[in-house]
Amino acid sequence: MANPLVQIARSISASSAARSTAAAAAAAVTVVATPSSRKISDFYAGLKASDPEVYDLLKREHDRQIRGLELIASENFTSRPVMEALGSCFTNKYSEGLPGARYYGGNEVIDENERLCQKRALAAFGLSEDKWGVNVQPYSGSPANFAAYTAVLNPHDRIMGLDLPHGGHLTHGYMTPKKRISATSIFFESMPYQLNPETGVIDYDKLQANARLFRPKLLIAGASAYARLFDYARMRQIANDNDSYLLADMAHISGLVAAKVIPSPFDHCDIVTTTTHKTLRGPRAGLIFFRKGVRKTGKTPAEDIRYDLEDRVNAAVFPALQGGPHNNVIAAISTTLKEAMTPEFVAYQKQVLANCQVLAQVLKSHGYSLVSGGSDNHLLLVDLRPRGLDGARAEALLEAVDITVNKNTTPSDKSALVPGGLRIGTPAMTSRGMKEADFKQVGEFIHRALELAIELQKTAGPKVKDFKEALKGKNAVSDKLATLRHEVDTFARKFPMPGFN
Ligand SMILES: *Cc1c(COP(=O)(O)O)cnc(C)c1O
Ligand SMILES: *[C@@H]1O[C@H](CO)[C@@H](O)[C@H](O)[C@H]1NC(C)=O
Ligand SMILES: CC(=O)N[C@H]1CO[C@H](CO)[C@@H](O)[C@@H]1O
Repeated sequence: MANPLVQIARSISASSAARSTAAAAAAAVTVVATPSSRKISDFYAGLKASDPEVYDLLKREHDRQIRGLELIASENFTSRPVMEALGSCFTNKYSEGLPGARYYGGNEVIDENERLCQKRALAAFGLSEDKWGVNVQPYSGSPANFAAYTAVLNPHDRIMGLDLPHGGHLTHGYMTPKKRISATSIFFESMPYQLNPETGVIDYDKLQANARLFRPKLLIAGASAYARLFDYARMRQIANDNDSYLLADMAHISGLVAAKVIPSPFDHCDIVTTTTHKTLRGPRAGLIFFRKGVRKTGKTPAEDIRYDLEDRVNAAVFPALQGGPHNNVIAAISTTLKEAMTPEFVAYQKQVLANCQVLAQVLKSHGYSLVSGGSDNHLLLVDLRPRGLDGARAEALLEAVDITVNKNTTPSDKSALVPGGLRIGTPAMTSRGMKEADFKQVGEFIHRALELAIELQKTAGPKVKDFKEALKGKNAVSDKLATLRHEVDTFARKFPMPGFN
């Protein structure tokens, strides 16, 4: 996620400006059925009959997802079995507590459901039960992180995470000079680490020097907008300097980790958190993995220091922070994890990486500059300022041609409201079956859209608001915009939508 200020600005402008472009697009584009014999109404006949208003929203959202190029790095399209588990009667059950120790009766099946999920979570990441445990109840990634912090920190203990404007996540302790934004920075003392502005890569030397002074109790390795791999071994070393816990937040990359196409954080970390809906392609939820067994060997086995994370993590999730687990979601996570252990999933993740390389290549060939010069994972950060453009205008114009991305801060950004970067990811469209040649085309579409943004910027007023106004009405590039949007829609619709085949 981008800077919260960007988010706030986005939620205001997105809901007004985007609503009108979306409405215009919906009006202009004839709704074509998914490339399948079944229509959307066949999937939701009951809903359509009983609540046409919600059904109508669902249909419009479905069409938006099908006609557009979804390039938000944190999004994906989940499978029909995952959606079936989500929409199941597991949602009816209360089951506070853990399998075998619940505060409600009637949980014999629910217990098996949760145990299956735990077992698959360990298996999917190649973890042995004597070294790792997992809590599968967190409602999403942010609650998972706060529970993990609550487990190991006292109020005002110190943490270090990647600074949000440098690619970190809000929950890693974001604060501005004026305000503590994330609850993580309200309840704990946060000192961020940053990228080296020259290389666009994490400045581990500076992190180490600062960690020696700040002595954090928890060090976080994880990001939402970082195109490079983490050096977990180095992070471990830095954590060891001061006996800090090392937590990896692999929310964005857990699918790539499960498929073993990028290095795993588990070898070096005490705690690993993740979402399940990004590259992992499951329902919206979170997981917390925690180490078990010996933390530090003593002179004799009796002097070994053992991990005590299991009870602390479990108690932090419930009763400290959450109530009843979402058992339908837990079932859907199980189904996701089963899919994640197939050869097809590995092939998919390899394709995600390959597609990202192609996109990087195409954009570079058109002269765009990438933060850190490229990518090792599923996303790119484009720095638009050398082209005289910013992320806010670029995002708006891309949205008008049905290409969805995030504006994003880059390390050298001064303003978070009008950041200079764009975050572009390949997981979702790869789930729709796109290969290298398709992403070459996607890169060309993006380039054409950005050229139009540069052109429109010349005649629109000085503010982003003016640009968005100009985008809505008749303007210097209207015809080219309409043509491009039509091409994008026609292209995107060719690719089947998971779950609706
Ligand atoms: C997405 C993300 C989260 C938060 O997940 P939500 O499900 O949106 O709460 C946490 N950490 C990182 C690194 C993320 O990218
Ligand atoms: C923390 O690191 C500093 C610098 O390396 C060292 O002097 C200090 O003893 C360390 N403290 C702990 C508790 O490890
Ligand atoms: C090409 C590809 O990877 N297709 C997959 C897309 O995602 C669904 C699940 O969401 C899989 O079932 C497909 O195999």
